[in-house]
Amino acid sequence: ASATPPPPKATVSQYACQRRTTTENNNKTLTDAFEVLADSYELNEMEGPCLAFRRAVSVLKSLPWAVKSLETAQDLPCLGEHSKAVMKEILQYGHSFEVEKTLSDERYQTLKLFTSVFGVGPKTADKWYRRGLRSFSEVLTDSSIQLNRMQQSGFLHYGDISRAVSKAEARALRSIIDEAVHVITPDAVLALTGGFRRGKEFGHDVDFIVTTPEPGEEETLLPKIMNRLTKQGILLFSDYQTSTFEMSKLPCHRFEAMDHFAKCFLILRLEASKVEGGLHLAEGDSRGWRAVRVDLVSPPMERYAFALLGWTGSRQFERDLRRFARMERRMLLDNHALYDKTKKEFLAATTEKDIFAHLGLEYIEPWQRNA
Ligand code: TTP
Ligand code: MN
Ligand code: MN
Ligand code: MN
Repeated sequence: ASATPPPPKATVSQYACQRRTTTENNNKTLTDAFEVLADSYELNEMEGPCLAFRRAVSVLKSLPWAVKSLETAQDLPCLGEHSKAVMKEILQYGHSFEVEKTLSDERYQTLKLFTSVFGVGPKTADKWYRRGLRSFSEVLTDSSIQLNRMQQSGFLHYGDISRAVSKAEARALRSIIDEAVHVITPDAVLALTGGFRRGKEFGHDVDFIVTTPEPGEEETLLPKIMNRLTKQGILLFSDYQTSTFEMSKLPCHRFEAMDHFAKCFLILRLEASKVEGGLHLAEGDSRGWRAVRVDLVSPPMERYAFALLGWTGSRQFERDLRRFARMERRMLLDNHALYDKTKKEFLAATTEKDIFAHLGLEYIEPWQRNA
């Protein structure tokens, strides 16, 4: 009699959209180390190596087990020579010399510090660095530097907005936005998206999608919400971008990090009294409020599923959804639409499940998208 064959070795897909990744990370030491190198490459505008390390991080995050030896990692996708060398060092000595060197590098430290300010990107950080600036106080006292409005607010609220937002705070903000949109339009739709929709306990901001079934009405929704928040005295900062979305301009062939929907990047004042269990503040901080970053995006209702999928993230999950669509299905996916290049037509969707089905992918729940 023939023996039962061994169960096939579960193969891990190279695409994050074919893996289920919860917030539980069994390889944090390795992923923290790889993230330092990815960040460093990103700050030096070396996209290739940066992406390679981000993909390696994402594969490791998806594993239900901890990598303890190079051999067990042999069959994993997206691990190149470089990441394997770093992995070997960490498994052998507990740390990587290259990562340690990067962490103690003055340029890396300064660019990380500067880009941690709301409104400061890698370009600005690099400009300040090349001017010889190394600290916030040097930036703030340099008379040749003109901070824009966003950066001014970034510095003003630095302590609060660099502090994680808790789930309870996200819930309180949801009530505030929910009340505002329903006063404006009773049939409005509000959805929590971003990291909190993926089940994260903490976030750097809170992301929402707001829309209404009335076509065109979504275009005026955000200014009306902002108006109301201003009257309530809780709008500390807003950067509003009007919609530049036009169905006739689709599909976009190049990758776009940003979509064309109306959106706003806000800083809100959140009162302790609104948060169950109180604010998430530093030990000894007894203020009755804190500043929190909130993002609102307002797509037309018929684009809702695409916007929801795009804004739920994670960034790596989104990148791989698009890469999978392009490479494996000859389709173009973005926050607005899904286009089939073979059939030369747009594929309609009213739910995220419709989009996964069009792509021939098993549905992945939001809490399994922490790639
Ligand atoms: P973020 O809020 O930056 O990230 P996050 O919610 O996953 O994590 P964190 O807890 O740190 O806030 O972005 C959420 C998603 O929104 C992300 O997948 C990228 C997407 N996004 C767009 O698609 N277009 C945009 O213009 C912006 C700003 C974000
Ligand atoms: Mn977010
Ligand atoms: Mn956001
Ligand atoms: Mn475009």
